Amino acid sequence: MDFDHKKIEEKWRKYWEENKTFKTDVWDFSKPKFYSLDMFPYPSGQGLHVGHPEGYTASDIVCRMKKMQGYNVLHPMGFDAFGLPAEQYAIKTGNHPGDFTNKNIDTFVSQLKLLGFSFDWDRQISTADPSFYKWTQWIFNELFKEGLAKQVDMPVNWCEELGTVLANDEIVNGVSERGGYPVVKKNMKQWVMDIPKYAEKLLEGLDTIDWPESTKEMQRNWIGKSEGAYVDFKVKDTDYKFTVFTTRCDTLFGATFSVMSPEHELVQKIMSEDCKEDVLAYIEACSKKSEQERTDTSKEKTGVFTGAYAINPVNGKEIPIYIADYVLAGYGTGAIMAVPAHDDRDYAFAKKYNLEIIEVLKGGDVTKEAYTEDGIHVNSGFLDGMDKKTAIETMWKWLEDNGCGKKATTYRMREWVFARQRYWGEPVPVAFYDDGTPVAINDLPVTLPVLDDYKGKNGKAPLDNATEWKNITINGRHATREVNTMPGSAGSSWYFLRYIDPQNDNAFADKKLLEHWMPVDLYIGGSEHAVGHLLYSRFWNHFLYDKGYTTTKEPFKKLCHQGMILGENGEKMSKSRGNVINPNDIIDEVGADTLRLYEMFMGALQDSKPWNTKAIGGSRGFLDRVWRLYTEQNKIKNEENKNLDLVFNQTVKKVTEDYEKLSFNTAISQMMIFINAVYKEEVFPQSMAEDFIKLLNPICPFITEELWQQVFNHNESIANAQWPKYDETKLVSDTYTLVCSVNGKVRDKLEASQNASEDELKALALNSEKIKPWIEGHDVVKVIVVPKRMVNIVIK
Ligand code: ANZ
Repeated sequence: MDFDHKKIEEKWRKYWEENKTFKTDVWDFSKPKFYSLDMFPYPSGQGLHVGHPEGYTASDIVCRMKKMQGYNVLHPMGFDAFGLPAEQYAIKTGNHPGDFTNKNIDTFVSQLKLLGFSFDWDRQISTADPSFYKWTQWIFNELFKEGLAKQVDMPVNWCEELGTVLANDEIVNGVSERGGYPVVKKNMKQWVMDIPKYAEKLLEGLDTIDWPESTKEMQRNWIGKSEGAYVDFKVKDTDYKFTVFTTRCDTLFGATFSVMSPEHELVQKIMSEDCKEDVLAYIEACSKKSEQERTDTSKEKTGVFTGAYAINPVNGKEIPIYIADYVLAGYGTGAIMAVPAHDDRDYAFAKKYNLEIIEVLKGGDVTKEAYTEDGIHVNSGFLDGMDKKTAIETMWKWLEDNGCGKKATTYRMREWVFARQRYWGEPVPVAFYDDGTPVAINDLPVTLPVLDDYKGKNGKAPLDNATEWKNITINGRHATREVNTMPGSAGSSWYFLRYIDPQNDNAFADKKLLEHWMPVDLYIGGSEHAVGHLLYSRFWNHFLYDKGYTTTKEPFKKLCHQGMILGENGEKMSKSRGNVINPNDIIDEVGADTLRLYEMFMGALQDSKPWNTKAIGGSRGFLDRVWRLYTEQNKIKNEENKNLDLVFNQTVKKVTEDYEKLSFNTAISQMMIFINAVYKEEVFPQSMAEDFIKLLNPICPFITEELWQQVFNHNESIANAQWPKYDETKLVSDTYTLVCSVNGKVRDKLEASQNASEDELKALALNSEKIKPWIEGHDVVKVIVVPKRMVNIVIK
């Protein structure tokens, strides 16, 4: 008889819920702690897809094992509930986006419960819940007080027709993706987080955490630390001065022109009357280009002369100042010294506009192309004869001694734009007095008002419609609330702290609890968050640490990215491709245990792998085989069976170690080997039978609970049982393979006891049925015994 997964799963779901089997007492500090975190889902209208259970099953396995190993486990789940789809739904239907969101959350919860995850549901959070976003706003205010959340004038992508600011990925070929309207760069006041202030801390922290190297490298590149120098240039015949950032101050003698970004504030001041028209036309044209287009290295360089000259500080030479779009406003100082002989972009520009090229490093042929490698300096005054490293260090000193520059470090990372003209997000808890001065609102939460219309009018944010809500009095003065809301990544930047103490109304979490539970021991989630969420949340946590609110700098000790589950055709699963698998269908047909087992058996957790509906039968087949072994075979007895000692102890060791390493497919293979071995035996010792059920439990919690109760009559959930131990002494086999040869030719292989004496081994070989014919009628001259390996019989 196969097992009835529907009956069993429903029974145990109810049991766990009623008995609160997985409720965590966070104040119990008597046991070691284990905090496991899953990237929480956005509750979309589509419900769970088969990708969700992959990572969630992986962390569930580790949590269930850790609980049985005596850890106090924190394993929470919640919802990243603000977002655009709910807002669009609200605009379309006129209903509140919260209704849509809450309905979806209910669906997600019931689906997650079907899968049997050991979440402590009493800790469920939603980032859109005022009791949660009260604290998101509180953290914002802390950042605001420190000047890390601030308003700056920033060039944004402005679409006049849509009346809104667009993100880079909402623009295609210079026009809005929606509608195809023109988009221009425009300076606007924006709320930003000054994450570059934390660049160095975020870089240093990477060396202290157990994360995939590729993810750390992506964060390092994103932060983009660059060491070089600032060099000051005077503008000829004026009092103006500007600074460039260069990684190659050693090439200063080869700087034959300078380039400013079109947005550089000095451009309009220094351009000559003759050049004015061209310069302004060029600036106008650039404002229509995206950054991607501007930095595309394959494209021909463009630029115009400003009519002004700069003085090269090292030799007093006059060099022309150009503007060109390949110099970006937001990087370094927005101006460069151009060294065409040794920089590819400058070389292309110099060739096009016929500018002087002076070789200052030996090694290449600068009549043909830029030479960008190291070499001996020439045409460089006091640097002549030096290599790059020495020349850079010498120049740093020269710049400082002469008051025209200094050693400097810049970061590629930009400020994090922290406001959206949307409704369905956390209101930014700030208001403006009538003179425009911002003031933090300390009466939190600032809740979202219900609106008649969730669409913004005339290019304004939707909250701008809430006239009554907007106008408030602070300190006896009239003020107007900020109508922009926070971006999607606000709540997810700190949700892991709230799980620790989700109902606390006096603090985002109790400090003693934070001290005990942080950092997260294991974080599992998709690699698409490598530089977004995973950088922002590190930043907030570092900030809260600096303010003394948390006690660990790094929030996530160990990180793992699960691979993607692809459709059966090997393509990404999507509605439009029609290859989406609904986990509910699978659970209905073969059960949640089988789905969990199958997903863990598909391949390495980190790899992408295609779904294969046929292969699920194999996983179900294994569970049927286990079920029959325990319920029909009558092998389980209160007796010993030495034949199983080795494979049993190997299995306990391997499964335990593999779960710890998140190598679930190999753990499953070992369990299959074990079950095959048991089928060949008459006796399955009861203690082994119980222990195997415990090993399987983290992956297949339902069937194992049922067998635990039905076959072994336990009253208590298997989740509270003790994790099996293996016997080190039984990990070696008590027999080995003895190779037997006659005159050096292998004639037989025999099982020999580890304790056999030399005489016993000799006798074993000489009596072998396969050896006998070879020695019959010959004189045995000598028998050589190499214990634990071989016996060689020498005959004449
Ligand atoms: C002179 C020079 C000579 C440079 C040479 C390079 C090679 P990384 O390493 O990425 O930090 N640069 C500086 N600011 C820029 C801006 N706003 N837009 C475009 N390019 C800019 O790059 C630093 C180098 O990129 C700087 O060093 C500067 O060119 C350029 F043989 O200065 B270099």
